[in-house]
Amino acid sequence: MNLEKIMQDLEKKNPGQTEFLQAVREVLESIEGFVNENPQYDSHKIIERLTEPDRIIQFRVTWVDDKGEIQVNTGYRVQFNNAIGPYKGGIRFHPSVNLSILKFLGFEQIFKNSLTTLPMGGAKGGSDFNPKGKSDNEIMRFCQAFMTELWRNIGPEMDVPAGDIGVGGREIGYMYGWWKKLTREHNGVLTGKGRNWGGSLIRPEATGFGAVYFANEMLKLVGQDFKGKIVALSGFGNVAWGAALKATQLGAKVVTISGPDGYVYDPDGISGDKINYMLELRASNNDIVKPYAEKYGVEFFEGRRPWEVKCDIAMPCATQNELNEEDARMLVKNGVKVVCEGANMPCTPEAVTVFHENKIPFGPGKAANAGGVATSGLEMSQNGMKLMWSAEEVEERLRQIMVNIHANCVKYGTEPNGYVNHVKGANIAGFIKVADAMIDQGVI
Ligand code: NDP
Ligand code: 2IT
Repeated sequence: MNLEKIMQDLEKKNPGQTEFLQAVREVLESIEGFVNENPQYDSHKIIERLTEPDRIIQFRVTWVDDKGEIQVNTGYRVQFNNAIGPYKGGIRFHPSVNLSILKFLGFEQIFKNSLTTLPMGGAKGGSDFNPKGKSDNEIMRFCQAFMTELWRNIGPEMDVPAGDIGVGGREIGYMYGWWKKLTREHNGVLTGKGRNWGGSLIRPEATGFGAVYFANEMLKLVGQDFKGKIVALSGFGNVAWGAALKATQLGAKVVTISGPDGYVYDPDGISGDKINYMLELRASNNDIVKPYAEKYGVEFFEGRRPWEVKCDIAMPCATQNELNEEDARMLVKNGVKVVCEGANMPCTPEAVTVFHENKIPFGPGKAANAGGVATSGLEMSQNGMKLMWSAEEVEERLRQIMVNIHANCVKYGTEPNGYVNHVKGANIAGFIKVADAMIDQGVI
């Protein structure tokens, strides 16, 4: 495989799609050696086929705001690869959404879903709609307008969307309601549903819980666990909330959360009611964490990121490229023991290099945050069987899946000197299953 030639062709074909090209390069660099040792992948042009989405659906979303004014947004669904199962992946509502971001997320999702061991292909969707400051009615009208276009392209055996940034239980409810209205079918086509109408217990917690379970496995590699550890988190949304909850349950102290406005430092630990307050903050649609500092009388660092705080475990849980080389150096200098991505691609390639050079165990999002989509897969199973598992059963399956993903990273990512390169391990393990399925299914 000629990596530079493939990247040059992709750059020509996808000009300016920096996030997508960044995600592809990271995967290709780490699987290059493996692909070269297994020539069937080259002869079947697997890399060329895997980096081109099966299809992209783009549509206009027109809706009326509370003032009676007509608003126009763009909606997308990137159906990237369904070699191992129906397309599966979240929907993101954020003003930054564009094709590059959704293609990077859809591409990552292929490998992530493969790692879960469940039969799910990779997809992602979303819109440049900005939920900030919108009323509940506006959110509902937007979700309905979005689903009016999307519904033809999804289905429980075809493509099963879920939440992501800006899309949580409320938005899934409005979209599912409109799907039902249009199709008259109640078949679980979205995951992350409410617990009384087909949702799985533990799905809201799953991404954060899974990331902590994964980090726990990483800590074992260096003879440690969560007990008594200091954890720095970024973000304050769904993933950060779940991570704060589980890290605290395991005996760690979470000292930071952050928003686009800055970060709060709570040296006593974000636990109990303070974790519940994160939900309130998120639901306020204001996208700021400063009120936490005011409510609990702790320090707020405006416009700064939490990576300057001394911690044992760093878990970026907000968004892509939020932890750069300088942040990574600061974390290493302050003695960080493991870094585990709750968000998708929050660490820049330069930051990842710093962790690898310093032999800090680094868990990439596609492995560490796979608990969210894995539990979505468990929701699909429950919907298919028309029954519901207990919270304990779902959580135990989730924990086992995370332990297995970690074991796969160790299997394929252990270097001759004993250091586990989780990026390499995750990419190779995720790739094999999808690539082999593509070969089995012929030229399509
Ligand atoms: P939420 O919308 O619940 O929360 C994301 C939070 O991060 C928002 O508060 C957002 O604010 C904030 N944020 C955005 N940019 C920054 C920044 N530069 N600094 C600090 N905070 C920022 O989304 P999720 O928690 O669901 O998603 C977080 C990450 O986890 C994303 O990368 C997502 O793709 C990933 N993920 C989510 C899964 C899920 O099940 N929900 C599963 C796997 C991964 P604002 O909106 O103002 O930018
Ligand atoms: O990035 C992700 O894995 C998600 N946003 C969850 C996708 C899902 O289908 O549950």
